[in-house]
Amino acid sequence: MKMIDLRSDTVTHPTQAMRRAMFEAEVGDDVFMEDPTVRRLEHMAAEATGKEASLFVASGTMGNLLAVLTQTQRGDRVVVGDQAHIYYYEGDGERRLAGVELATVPNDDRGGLDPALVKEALEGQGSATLVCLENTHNRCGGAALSAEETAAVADVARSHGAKVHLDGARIFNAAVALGVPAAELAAPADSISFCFSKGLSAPVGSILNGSADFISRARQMRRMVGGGMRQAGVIAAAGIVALETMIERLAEDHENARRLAQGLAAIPGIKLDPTSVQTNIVAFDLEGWEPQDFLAALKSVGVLAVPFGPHRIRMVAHNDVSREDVETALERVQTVCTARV
Ligand code: TLP
Repeated sequence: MKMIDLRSDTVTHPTQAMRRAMFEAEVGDDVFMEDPTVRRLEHMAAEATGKEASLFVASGTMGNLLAVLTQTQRGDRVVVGDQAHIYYYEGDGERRLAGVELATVPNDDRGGLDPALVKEALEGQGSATLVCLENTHNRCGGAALSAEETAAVADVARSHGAKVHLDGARIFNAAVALGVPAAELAAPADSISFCFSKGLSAPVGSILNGSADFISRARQMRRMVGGGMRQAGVIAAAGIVALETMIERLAEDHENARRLAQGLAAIPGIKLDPTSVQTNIVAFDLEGWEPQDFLAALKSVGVLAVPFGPHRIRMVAHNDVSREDVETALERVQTVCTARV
């Protein structure tokens, strides 16, 4: 039985073209800024995000941490959505390593932040120097924020002297879903990070983008957190292939996610509005099931997913899941849910 792994787009394996490029990559010591493949990737990423400069980093978490370390002082407040990856999965890093306090604002269902609430949070006690947004929004079901929504929050931030960081781990999913260049979505933000190792299917790596001065300071911070990677061209080479060949095909993942959502919504015990699925993430609620029981039953028939809240489950479409796999997964979920009723 083939296991259909819908836990995350992080489980994608590198493509053959990536493996070839990694094998052939020209390399040098990247801490001395002598790795030509990393240089090229950074140049491409800066162009794709419309920023002056870029810094290749080990992970999305490291990119976000460096954005916070570089744009805040210890003791500052960082305003962030209460469902943000930064708060939900990384908060201790920002608090413990950057020494900042995270002031949360409730995310709306689509991952946005109400500018009026951001204003209130910025005006609280102490110095608030950074606002973080996320696009697409993972815990809000992969929703894509428009450039206007980001700009509305950025305007409030700027009028209070704060910078804006965009956690754009899946920014190309947002760009493809909205039919606009990633650079347009990143324009209102001072810094944006994105990941090569999610829907773009590269094995490792993320990148932080911003002004030349910001990136040169972030480079020092990367050294401090142990992120200098030496002959990193070996992994950067896969990132180059990702940018060249894997962006447009994200539309297939979005279509597969929509098909998955449509099929799931018709299965008893699953509560889901398929029209809410905008990109590759499908989040749904269970009725009359504990997530752990549901996930164990799914695993026994060859489908993997993750818990996403007390009654919530997440499935993610990606390059290693075909349309046929989606249909098979739906049949398996149907079998499990029908047996339970
Ligand atoms: N997300 C992972 C898990 O950590 C939840 C996933 O499977 O979706 N920003 C966003 C919006 C993310 O979704 C993630 C990873 C990160 C940052 C962190 O990236 P990595 O895992 O490379 O540190």
